[in-house]
Amino acid sequence: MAVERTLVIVKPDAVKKNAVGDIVRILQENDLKLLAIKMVHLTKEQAKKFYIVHKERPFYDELTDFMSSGPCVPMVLEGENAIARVREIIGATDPAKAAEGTIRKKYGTDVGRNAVHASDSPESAAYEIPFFFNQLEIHDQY
Ligand code: YYY
Ligand code: MG
Repeated sequence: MAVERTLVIVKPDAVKKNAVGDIVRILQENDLKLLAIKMVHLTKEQAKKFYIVHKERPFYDELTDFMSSGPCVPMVLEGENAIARVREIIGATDPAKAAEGTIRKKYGTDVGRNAVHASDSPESAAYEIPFFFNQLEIHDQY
């Protein structure tokens, strides 16, 4: 196991549900250290760039419309095995299939509006973290 950093985004649906605080609390209570957080309203072009890996998928246009439909809250979390652990804490992509106690079970509506994003690998974290945060915005000394 290694200490890893991962990017989580509270998506526009969960921001509208006032779920930001609860989602941060759940992650912090699971021994994930919050290193950076902000609120940002992505343009359609920025959303397309963030989700570029999905550009050939049938849901790409709908996904990027949704992600640019309102403000979202990206954050960086650090901890042992953080990437896989956060994926477990958020639950399956489709909230209907997400396990009891997961964030998507609690706040997700459907496979599109599923409340949160989380990096799925060290490679995706390495793309996604600097997409939102520069070095000065990431705080590990506390
Ligand atoms: O990593 P994760 O968010 O769990 O799923 P991905 O397969 O990477 O898809 C990214 C994003 O796309 C997903 O969170 C919702 C949306 N999406 C969709 O709208 N319809 C699908 N059938 C699959 C994914
Ligand atoms: Mg993914």
